[in-house]
Amino acid sequence: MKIGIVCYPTYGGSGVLATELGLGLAKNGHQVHFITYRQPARFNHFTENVFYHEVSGADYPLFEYPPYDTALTSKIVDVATFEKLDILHVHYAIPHATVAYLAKKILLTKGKYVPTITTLHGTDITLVGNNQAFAPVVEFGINKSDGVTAVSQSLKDQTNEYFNIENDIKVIYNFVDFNRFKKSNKDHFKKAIAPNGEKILMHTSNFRKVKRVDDVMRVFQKVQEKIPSKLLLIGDGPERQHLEDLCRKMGLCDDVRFLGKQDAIEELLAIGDLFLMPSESESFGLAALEAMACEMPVISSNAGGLPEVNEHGKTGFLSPIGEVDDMAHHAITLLENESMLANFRVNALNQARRFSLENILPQYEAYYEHILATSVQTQEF
Ligand code: GMT
Repeated sequence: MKIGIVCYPTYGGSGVLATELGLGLAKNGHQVHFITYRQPARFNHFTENVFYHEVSGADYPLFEYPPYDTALTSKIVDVATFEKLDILHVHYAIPHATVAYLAKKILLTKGKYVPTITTLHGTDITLVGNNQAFAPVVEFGINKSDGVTAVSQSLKDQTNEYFNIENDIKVIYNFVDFNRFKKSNKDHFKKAIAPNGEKILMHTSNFRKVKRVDDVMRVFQKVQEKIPSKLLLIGDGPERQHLEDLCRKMGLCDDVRFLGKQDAIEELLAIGDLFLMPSESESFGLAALEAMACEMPVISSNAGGLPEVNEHGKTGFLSPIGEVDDMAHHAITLLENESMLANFRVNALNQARRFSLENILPQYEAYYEHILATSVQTQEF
């Protein structure tokens, strides 16, 4: 198949997933065309069957708000026509679902039919999508997609709750590539971070308010009062400065390292003992899954789709959002008990295997086939 993929090319979960999906599809023999405003973060090496088309030219002095949607639509039309795409798969509904619809309509005027699939990732429905500023357009875009997938049952339910959705949403869970995310021996690195055998707690995110990284810091403070430990914070975003200030105020800076954005994130995950994800809202929690693949149990909130990934009392623990004491209690319980920690590590790995690339990728391929076979009949030409 010739597949066009539209996504945000950043370190965010939706862009990561879309890129890994494209690379996986290419490995399976499909031809993949990424259409984005920058080269996707995880597409950083030459790969046969994968092509990158940059969206540009949306700027002009008249535009206070450059019309990215228009430039993206034009690029999709161009790529779909020239490369003869069979299907277009867009990740994150805003603005991609409506852009895909417009591109589809333009292509129809040229006698070409390209079905579109929208994958809902989270905030395109929850924090942002259901805001009145976007909601009518999000709903329209979803309803006009030939196929719609959501990355968890929770996200599907929320979408149906917030919007009047006419088509059936298929749940296809996020996945992790075990060729890359697996526990490996990085003892030298571990020694550099925790020279006296301290436990290593980790958090990776885009440091936005929704991730509640303050809670990470507070949980860590409580853990550290009982157990010698270090905290690694990976990623970057709007809350970073505030967190550095908080770290100083709490007197934790000797034991907290801000590592910024990292490409080889799996090498860091390989040395962790516990992963923290206290998010306010989380449709799935891809970062937690990647940690679990590296045999790290997860202390998380019970927001959104997290209970579908992190099994309470087995792969980690779930607490109500903002319950820092409860999270710290769970973290200490695990870190104090080596055999329990070892069990949870195995459970986390086994749970992550359910979400392996090998299990999930065929579900996308089958869905593409299904949409290709059925959408022509429902299309209004
Ligand atoms: O966090 C966002 O605002 C959007 C998105 C992203 O691009 O990072 O994250 C969402 O998509 C991920 C991949 O499907 C999910 O693992 C995250 O749980 C989800 N984030 C939220 O729901 C807050």
